[in-house]
Amino acid sequence: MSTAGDDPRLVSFGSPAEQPAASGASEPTPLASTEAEIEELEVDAPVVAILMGSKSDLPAMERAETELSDRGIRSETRVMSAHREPDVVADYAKNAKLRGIRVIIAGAGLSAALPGVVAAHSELPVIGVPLTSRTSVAGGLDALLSISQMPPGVPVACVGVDNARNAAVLAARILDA
Ligand code: AIR
Repeated sequence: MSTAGDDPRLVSFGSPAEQPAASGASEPTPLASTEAEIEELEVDAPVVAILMGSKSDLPAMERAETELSDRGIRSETRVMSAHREPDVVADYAKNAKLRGIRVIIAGAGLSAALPGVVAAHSELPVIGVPLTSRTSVAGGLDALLSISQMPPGVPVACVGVDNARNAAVLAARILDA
């Protein structure tokens, strides 16, 4: 996927920058180097994922990023559309828990399937952010209903329209951070 654009925060999922460095012949013993890698992961790994359906959602969603960063909670931000890139979303959601993510915030506008699709593929808590966008109807009611009206057994928490900051506050409470 190539959604990173000019924004350095929007590194594509699984990009080479995220892969651990290969160890060379002059590196420490495999065990020591593995331990160092695990230690590094524990220190730097994001615990909250901030997902959004389009780059056009970034101005609203970066408020979640700011709130988490102000609280010292590590996050990663990704653009992926449940409708335009369904396989990318499924892969990301299926791997998130293994990668150390503990809460997923997902924002989208219009027919906002992203939070629900993520919740269908992951047992992590998912907080949906209904967003207004250029062609929203009823001030974002379309996205609000798409996110909140999940079928029984597949929960998505839903904050107010365009209220990404509250999603971050709720994530902090879930993490007790
Ligand atoms: N969207 C993207 N894929 C599925 C959905 N529902 C949403 C985005 C954005 C809106 O469609 O989350 O809020 C418009 O996207 P764009 O890319 O046309 O600006």
